Amino acid sequence: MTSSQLETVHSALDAFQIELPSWGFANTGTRFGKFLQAAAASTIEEKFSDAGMVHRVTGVCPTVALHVLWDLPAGEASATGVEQLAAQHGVRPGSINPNAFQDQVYKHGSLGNPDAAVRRQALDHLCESIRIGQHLRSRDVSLWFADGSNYPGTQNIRHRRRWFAEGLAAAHAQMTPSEQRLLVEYKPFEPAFYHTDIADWGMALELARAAGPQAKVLVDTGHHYQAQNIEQIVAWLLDLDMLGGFHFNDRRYADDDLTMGSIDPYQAFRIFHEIRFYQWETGKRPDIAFMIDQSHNLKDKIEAMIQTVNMAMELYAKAALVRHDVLAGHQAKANLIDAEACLQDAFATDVRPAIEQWRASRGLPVQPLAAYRESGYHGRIAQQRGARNLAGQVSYA
Ligand code: RM4
Ligand code: MN
Ligand code: MN
Repeated sequence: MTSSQLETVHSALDAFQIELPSWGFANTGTRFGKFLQAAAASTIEEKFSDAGMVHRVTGVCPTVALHVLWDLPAGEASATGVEQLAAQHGVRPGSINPNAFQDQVYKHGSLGNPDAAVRRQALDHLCESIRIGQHLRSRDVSLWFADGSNYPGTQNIRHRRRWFAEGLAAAHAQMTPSEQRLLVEYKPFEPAFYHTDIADWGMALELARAAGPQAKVLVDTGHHYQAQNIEQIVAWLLDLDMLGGFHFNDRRYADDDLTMGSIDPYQAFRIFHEIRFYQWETGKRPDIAFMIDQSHNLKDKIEAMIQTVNMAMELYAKAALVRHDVLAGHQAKANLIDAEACLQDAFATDVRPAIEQWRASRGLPVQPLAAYRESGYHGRIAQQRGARNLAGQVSYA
């Protein structure tokens, strides 16, 4: 690697941050069962502690996403004390994730429910989540809805669309102007298996625009059909100034929530490339929240999170190595082989030594996973939490 490539990687990493999901530290599973881990986190204190550990060894994860129902069950009242946890563990509260899918009342949907009282309850919950964000000085409220239906003809799709537009606009009106953001996530199917109210990026875009200027689209990489070109969606949303953030994970089949880059690292590289290319071309730094949305049912949760962060840094560093000026020249002349090689050469570059140097120069452990293993943290928490965890008292996810 040349010294200018090294510099490129280092300055890219200086600006790189990725948010940890609190639910990634909890005992989670598939709908067929959960395999319990002695060291899993159950309380918000434990989740902050685990996230703090990951940030200490990686240096790029200063925030932790919170799920309102799982982490702040008393809503706004639960927010008191979170500031102190943040200070104690060195990670700040990140995006606030309302939960309008788990209560019995949401059986037929939340903002899209045919019952106005249920829509109201969902909206109240969104408004409370916005207030939690204000209280915790956390900017993004990240919305994912399970709304949909399982059988043809059972719901009025047009009415539900309008109720969504109304609900999101009403929530948007509660946000602190030009500070908070509403991120609208989409997902093609599951748990609804016939129609999902916000099924794709076009629907999310339309609803975000209707909601107001502080609403943007959130792209969860697992929420696409296999053949979909995710980086094209990213490029469009960038060009429209509507890309708010990502939930990173990987998948082999559908929304598998597997470790980022474990199945198709070139996919995440291509996404990062579109962002870097946009940045180079426009001179603008898009305001995009990078977040991890993974559930590790079998892997050790903290180790899996460190592995994910390492992978994210590697793929981002590789994308930073694309020679944009050369690429733009080849694109203009339709030099297909040479243009494609710009991406392939960057992707093939081993950036690990450059990342290690970056860590050393920032006073971080050169090998985060080894540092974590040597810290003895796992043994301590497994001992403290084991009896309760293995007795099956687990949090939901
Ligand atoms: C969804 C989606 C959301 C997450 C829920 C639990 O599939 O990815 O972001 O909050 O799962
Ligand atoms: Mn997600
Ligand atoms: Mn998902």
